[in-house]
Amino acid sequence: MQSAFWMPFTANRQFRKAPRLLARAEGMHYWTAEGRQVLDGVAGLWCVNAGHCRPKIVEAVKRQVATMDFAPTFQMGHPIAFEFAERLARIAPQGFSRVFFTNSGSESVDTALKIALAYHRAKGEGQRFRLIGRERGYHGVNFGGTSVGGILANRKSFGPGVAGVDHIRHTHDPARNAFSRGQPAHGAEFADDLERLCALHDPSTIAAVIVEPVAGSAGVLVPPKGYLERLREICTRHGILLIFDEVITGFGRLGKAFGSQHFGVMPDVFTSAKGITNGTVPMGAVFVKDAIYDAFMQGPDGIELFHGYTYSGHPLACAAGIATLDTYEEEGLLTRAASLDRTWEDAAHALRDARHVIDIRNCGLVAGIELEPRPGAPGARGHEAFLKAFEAGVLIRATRDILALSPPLIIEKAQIARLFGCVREVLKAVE
Ligand code: PXG
Repeated sequence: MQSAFWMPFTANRQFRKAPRLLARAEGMHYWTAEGRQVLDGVAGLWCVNAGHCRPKIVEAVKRQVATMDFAPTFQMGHPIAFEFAERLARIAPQGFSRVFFTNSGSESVDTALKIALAYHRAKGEGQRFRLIGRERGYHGVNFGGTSVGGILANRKSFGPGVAGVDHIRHTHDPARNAFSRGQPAHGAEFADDLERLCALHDPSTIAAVIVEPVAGSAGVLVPPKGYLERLREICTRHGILLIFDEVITGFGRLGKAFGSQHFGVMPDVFTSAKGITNGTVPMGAVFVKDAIYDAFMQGPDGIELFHGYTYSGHPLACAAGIATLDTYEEEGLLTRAASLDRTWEDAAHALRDARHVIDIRNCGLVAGIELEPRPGAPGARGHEAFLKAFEAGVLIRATRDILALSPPLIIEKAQIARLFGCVREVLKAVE
């Protein structure tokens, strides 16, 4: 196999010995290079929420690339970027009518953190420089996101990161919460860990706290009942901005457009990416509360935020995004997860007695199935289950020994049964 491509988050040498190549996709399925059909249990990488190669989106991208391939958005504009931002603001929670475009989740995270810092400075509170993340958080791979992230392997090789970062504890508590359906009952008090950091650093030095409403990459950690509410209350009390990283939870994954709407807890800033264009063209967006945008508009009349990307609001991404929102709206996909919730939850928890399973977690159309690690070889069971499922025609994700499922939101009930049925069979065969 050719070897110039240094693959991301991949065991490159293992992959080359046994490549897994996808060549085509449509709806709920991929086809491998050999022509084998594979059920997509993870929406590509949590992004293809409307399913693959949807004609309306494909056509919109084709039309746009032939009309205007690129146009700058620095001191220039093009109508489709304004139109798409308007459309996004319409599905965002009330009061979030400003949208900053990026090209990925990682860029959205770093943009959100920089907006938080610059906001406080614009308000005369430049001493708020600290950024607080959470253990087991994943916020992409740029320096800001790596610093506030809380996954050891993603951090340990990259030095001290951004200065002034600290972390609150994670919310995982299997002793009390294993096999919870939806939000676990115990652990609202884990939010009080933020008070510990306020006591240590003084709250007047803290700019923002960033968390995923549901932690995805670290293995599907659903917030305990009352946890997000308490985090919100502490942030408000201390003038700290609360940032939700909605890169995974956005665009219908939990049964509403955004996770904040599902949980009924509003952040001050939130990130998005992935489902924003159904994965077709790279894009991300940061949504800010109107008061935050307004604070930037009070300063000297000139460039208000020295930040942006060459491809912020790229015409192809905007065209894909508008067609994606049309598709979501026409097919009711932003709320479809809510109507499938019970079927999904029952199918996931039916694996309770399957081999190796020590916990099952679910929220919206997301499920995490945690396996007992093989003694002396953590992660091996998860990886083998992933390989065997792929052989059996189903694409799942494994983070160490946690299997994650997050299919396109167009999934049918029979396909839900197939997905979990395959996992059960695979676990029988994994040592
Ligand atoms: N924030 C969150 C919450 C994410 O889940 C990012 C930021 C970064 O997005 P970009 O577009 O820069 O990759 C993510 C990405 C997995 C998996 O299997 C999850 C992500 C990416 C790849 C794999 O859990 N999430």
